[in-house]
Amino acid sequence: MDVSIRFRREMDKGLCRDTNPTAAVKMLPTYVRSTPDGTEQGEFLALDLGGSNFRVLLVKVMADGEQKVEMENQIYAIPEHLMRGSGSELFDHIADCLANFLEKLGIKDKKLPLGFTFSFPCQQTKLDESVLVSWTKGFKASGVEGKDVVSLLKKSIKKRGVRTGTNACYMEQMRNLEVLDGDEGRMCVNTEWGAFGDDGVLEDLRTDFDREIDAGSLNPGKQLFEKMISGMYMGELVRLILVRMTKERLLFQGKTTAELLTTGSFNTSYIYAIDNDRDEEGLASAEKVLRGLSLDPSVEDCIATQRVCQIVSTRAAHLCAATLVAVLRQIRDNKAAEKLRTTIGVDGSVYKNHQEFSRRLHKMVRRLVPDCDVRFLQSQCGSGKGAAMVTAVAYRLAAQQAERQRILDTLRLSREQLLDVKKRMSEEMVRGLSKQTHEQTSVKMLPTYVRSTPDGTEHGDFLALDLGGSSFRVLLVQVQSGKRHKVDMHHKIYSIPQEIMQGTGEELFDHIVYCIADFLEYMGMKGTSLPLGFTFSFPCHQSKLDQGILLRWTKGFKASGCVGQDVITLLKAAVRRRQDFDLNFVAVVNDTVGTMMTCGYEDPKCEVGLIVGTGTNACYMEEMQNIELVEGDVGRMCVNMEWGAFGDNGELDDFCTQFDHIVDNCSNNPGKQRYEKMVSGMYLGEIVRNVLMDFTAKGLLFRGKLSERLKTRGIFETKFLSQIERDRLAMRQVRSILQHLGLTSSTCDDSVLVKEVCSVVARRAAQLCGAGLAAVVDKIRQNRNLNQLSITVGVDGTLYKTHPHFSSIMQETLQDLAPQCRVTFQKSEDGSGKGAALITAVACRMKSEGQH
Ligand code: 0WK
Ligand code: BGC
Repeated sequence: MDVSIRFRREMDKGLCRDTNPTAAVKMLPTYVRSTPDGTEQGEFLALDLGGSNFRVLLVKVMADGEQKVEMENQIYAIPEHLMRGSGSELFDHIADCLANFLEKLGIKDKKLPLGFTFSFPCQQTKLDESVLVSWTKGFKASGVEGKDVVSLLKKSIKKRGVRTGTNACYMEQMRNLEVLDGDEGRMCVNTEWGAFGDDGVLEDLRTDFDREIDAGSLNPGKQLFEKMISGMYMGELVRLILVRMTKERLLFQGKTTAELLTTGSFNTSYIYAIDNDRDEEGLASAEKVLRGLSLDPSVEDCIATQRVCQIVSTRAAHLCAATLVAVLRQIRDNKAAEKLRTTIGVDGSVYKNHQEFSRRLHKMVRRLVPDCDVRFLQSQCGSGKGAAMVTAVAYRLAAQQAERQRILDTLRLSREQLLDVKKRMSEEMVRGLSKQTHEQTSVKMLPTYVRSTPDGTEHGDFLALDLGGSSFRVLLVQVQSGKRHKVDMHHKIYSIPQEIMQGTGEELFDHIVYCIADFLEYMGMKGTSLPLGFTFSFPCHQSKLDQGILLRWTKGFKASGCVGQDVITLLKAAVRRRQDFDLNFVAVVNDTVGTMMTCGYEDPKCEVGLIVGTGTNACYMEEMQNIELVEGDVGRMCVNMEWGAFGDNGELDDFCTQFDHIVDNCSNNPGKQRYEKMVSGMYLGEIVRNVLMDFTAKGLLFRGKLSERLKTRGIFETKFLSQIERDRLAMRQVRSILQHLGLTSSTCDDSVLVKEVCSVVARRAAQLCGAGLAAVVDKIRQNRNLNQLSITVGVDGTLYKTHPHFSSIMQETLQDLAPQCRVTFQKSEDGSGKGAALITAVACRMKSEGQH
C-alpha cells in the first residue's frame, strides 16, 4: 500500500507541468486519444521492437462487427552488436527485416500504413513523432537518444529503397496532463514506470543486490524499478543472492563456480521452472539448473534456491501490483466512480511464462483494491497488433474528424458571411420603415408609439403583465419621483401550460385574468383598479400605445382567434367575463421595448432593447422622419424590429443548413421566424439534437447507436448547451446529460464531440445576433451623422444571461462589424414588466399634463 501511494505521488509529479522535468516517472503523452470502436478496417504493417523478440507484422483489420483481425508475422533477431552499435546500423537492420518480410509476402509494391511499437521511453509531440529519451533493456545504440526514431526509420527505409523490461500505460484525462494544452477527452499516457525510484523514493526498499545489479548495468542509476521487477534482471537478482549465500557458506558448502560467478548465468526463465506450484517439479528444475552451473547442490541447496526464486519473483509481482493499483486508483478517481470495472491488457514473457508471477500479481492487486473489478487480458498477438490497431484507430479518427468538421463547417460563418448578414439586415430595416416596401419586408420595423423616456417625475402604482418569455409574470410597480427617483416591485410568476398556449384565445386570456386576480388577492389589493402596462412579446401592429394587433404567434404559442385581434380588447373581454375587478389599460409594449425602458431608467444612453431568450428581437429609437408609417418628422420613436422574422423571404437561405431546415419543418410555424430559429433558446437545443442524430446515423458518434430518447423532439434542452460549455468539468457534465438522454454507453470522445457541436451552434447564434445588432447601431450612427456612436443596449433573455460565452462572442462580432460604435450592454435585472410600468407611468404623466 505504501509503495502504491509513493507511486501515485510520482504519477502526479509526472503529470504536473512544473514538476514533470524533474520527475522520475515521466508520464509521457502518447497522442493516442481513442480506443478501437470496431469500425476500423484496412491492412497495416507493424514493427515490434524492444521486447525479447523483434517482430514484423502484416495486420488485416475487418470491420465486420466481429472485430476480426488476421495477422502474419515474422520474428527477426537483433544481434547484441547491433543493440550496442551505431543507431543507423540498428535502423538499417530493421529496414532490412521489413524489406525481407515484404518480399516474403510479395507486397513490396504496396504502400501500407505502418505502426511502430518502439518500447523505450520516448517524448512524443505527435502520434508519428517520438524522440528517444534514453535506451533501456540492454540497448545502447549510439546516435539515437534525443532523436526522432520515426525519422531514423524513414531514413533507413529510404536508404533501403525491433529484451524484456516493464512498463504500463493508461487512458488519462486531458485536464490532468498539464504538459499539454487542452482539457477535453483522454489520452493514453506511457508511465515509463521502469524509472520509478530513480529519484531515490525506493531507497529504503532497495537491497544491496539491487544496488549491485544497477552498478553492473549499462545505465546505472536508471530504471531502478525495472531492475527490481523485470525479466531482464530477476535471474541476475537470484544469482547474486545465491553467490552471497554461498560466500557466507549457507549454500553449496560455500563453494562457488565460475558459472555461478558469471553475470547473467542464471537466466530469468530458470525461475519460471523452479518457482512453480508443483514443488517437486520445481526442485528438480532447481537441481538441473544448479548442476548446469557446475554446482553440486544438496536437496537443501535446491530448496533454498527455490525459495530464493519465490522471494525474488514474489517481490517483483507485488511491487508490480502496487504500482498497478496506483494507476487503477487514478482512473477510478478520474471517473469519480465508486467501483471501477476495468480490463488490463498484459504482455511480456515474465507474465506469460511465469504462472506464479501472474497469480501473485492478480492476488495482490485484488487485495490492495478490493473495490475494483479488475480483469487481466493476456495479449495473444503482441503489441505489433496493438501498433496496427493504433494506426487503424488514427486512420479512423482522421477520417471521422474530417467528416465531422465538413458537417460542422456548414455551421461556421466567416467574417465575410457575417458582414453579408449585417448588410442584408440593414437593407430589410430600410425596407421595413418604408411605406412602399413595408408589406413585403420580413423585418416589419413596427412603430411602438413609445417616444419619450421617463424624466423622473413619474410616480404612482402600476400593474404590469409580462407574457411571452419563458414565464408569465404579474407585477405591481411602485414608482417614486424626484431626485432619488426609484421603483419598487412585487411580482409573482405563473406558468402558461402548453394546452393554454395552443388552445383558444379565450382560454389564454381567461388564464391571464385568473393570474391577475390571484396576484391582486396575494397582494391584498382586490378591487383596486390600477393603470396597466402589458408586455406582450409577439409581433403586433400598433397605431397607438394601448392597442396591439397581433400579426402572428411565435415561440410555441398558437392560441386560436387572436391573430389579427387587438390583444388589449381580448384582455378587456376576459376581465369582463370574470366580473371580479377592473383594470385601466394604458399600454401594450413588446418585451424589447420594456427592456430598453427598464435599462433606460438607469442609463439615459440606453436606446436599444435586445432579447435573446426563448425568442429573439430588438428595438431602438428611430428618427420619426424615417418611420414612414407614422405621421410626423420630429423626434424619435421606438421601433420594434421583429427581427426574428429576418430570413422569411429567403434572405438567409444560403446560410441555412440541413439542420436548420429540419428544425423549421418540424416547428409549428414552418417558413417563419428563420433568424430566430438560428439564434434563440427555443431552437438551439433542437439544432444540436439534429446534428447529433446525423453524426450518429453516419457512425461518427455513439458508435452509430441512436437512443430512443435522442429521437424525441425538444429532449436536448438549450439549457444543456449552457451547462455543457460552462466549466472545466464539462466532460463529467456532458456525461450526465448524455446519460439523462439514454446514451449511457457514450465515450469520453463522444462527450468531447457533443461539446464541440454545442459550442459551434451557440457560436453561430451569437455571431448572427452580433451581425444583426451591428446593423442596428450603425443605422443609429448614420441617422445621427456620427463618426463615432456611444450607446447602451438593454438586454434580457435566458440564453444571453445563462450561456457562458454567448454574450462575449456576440459583443466581439458586433465590435468587429460596427467598429465606429462603442456599445455598452446593460443586463436588465428587473425584466421588461418594470419597463412596461414606466411606459404606462410616462403615458399617465403626459395625459395628466394634457400632452398626447
Ligand atoms: C425577461 C423579460 C421578458 C422577456 C424575457 C425573454 O421580462 O419580458 O420576454 O426576459 O427571455 P426568456 O424568458 O424568453 O428567456
Ligand atoms: C417575438 C418578439 C419578441 C421576441 C423575444 C419573438 O418571437 O416575435 O415579439 O420580442 O420573441 O421574446
